[in-house]
Amino acid sequence: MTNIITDSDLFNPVQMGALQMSNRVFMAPVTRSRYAEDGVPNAMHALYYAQRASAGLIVAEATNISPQGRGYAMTPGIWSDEQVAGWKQVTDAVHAAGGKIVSQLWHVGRFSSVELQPNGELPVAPSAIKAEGKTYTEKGFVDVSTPRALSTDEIPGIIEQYKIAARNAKRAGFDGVEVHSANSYLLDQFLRDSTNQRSDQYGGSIENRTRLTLEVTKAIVDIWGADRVGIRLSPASPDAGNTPLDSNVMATYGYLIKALNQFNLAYLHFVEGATGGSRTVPDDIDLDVLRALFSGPYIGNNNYDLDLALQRRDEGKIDAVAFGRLFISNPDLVARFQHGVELTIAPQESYYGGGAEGYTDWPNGDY
Ligand code: 8OZ
Repeated sequence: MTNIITDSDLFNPVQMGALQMSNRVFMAPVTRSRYAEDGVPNAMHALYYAQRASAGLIVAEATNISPQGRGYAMTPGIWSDEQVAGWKQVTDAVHAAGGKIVSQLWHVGRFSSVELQPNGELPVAPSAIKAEGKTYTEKGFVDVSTPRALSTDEIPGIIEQYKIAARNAKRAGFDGVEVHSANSYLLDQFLRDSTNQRSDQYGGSIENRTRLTLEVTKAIVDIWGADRVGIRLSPASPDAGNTPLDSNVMATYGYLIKALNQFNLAYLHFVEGATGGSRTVPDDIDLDVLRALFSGPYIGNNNYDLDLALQRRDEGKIDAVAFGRLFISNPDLVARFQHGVELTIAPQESYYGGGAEGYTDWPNGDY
């Protein structure tokens, strides 16, 4: 055993709401696209997550709440009994290994294709504005489809999809859930005036554009209790579909974060910068200022290394840090950090698709 290189409290227990974690180094949600068309987790996925159970908290990869919410082939779901049973294998394995795991509830909104939608229907979105880019389907990469705008009458049905998924996450034995309101997917599409041009009570003013995220959060809180619900936001990330940022990020996300304080959520989780990319944000955006508006615990994410995590923890800017890519190839990331062991960098080819190779075959060391 090598010496422990730091006395930072990053490696000490932390509580967020009702969630008690053994350390502050978390695993971020990472899409790995290794599921069959039914989106059912199996023993391979259970092993993958159990191997990473020394993370203080695992936020499981974004998980489709409904067939309509699906925008990528080979991603998991949480609407069917088979999927719930599959996730139960995963949560049991993580718990047996001493870890904690929450489910990230995901609806892609416009970032989908008719190829992926039930009965070849159009994807749904706040407004009928097409994203840029291609998504991966069972037939390969295709352009995303121009979505259709949801009618006001359909919004309760969207909230119902989140409720079904939230109840299923409970049946599946998760420790909590994270609302995916980031990365330009459905909820974020409602937040941004670039993708939301509605004239009903879900569009126009900031109060209206933040309404769906708040209503979904409230519905999930009613099922889980706020102390097991977190939320992820990415105020400064173009991400899916190269979506323009909101025209007033500080005002829109500031209003949302202050409104979220009414719930006493377990945590707020930010993608700091462009998802998976630069941490630099436009001059008129200050993510630390937004973070400071939140009254509860905060998880920082995006392109961190250990030094940045230690520094931002020392400065009191984060309560925990979530690593994504580093957890792909370092299932024992916490121990590697703590003992100064060199990290393995995963080749990009291993990120998405395939089976056990590049997925469950990274060594868990004994230091
Ligand atoms: C990478 C590839 C596909 C989806 C996200 C769920 O960014 C994702 C995602 C990431 O939130």
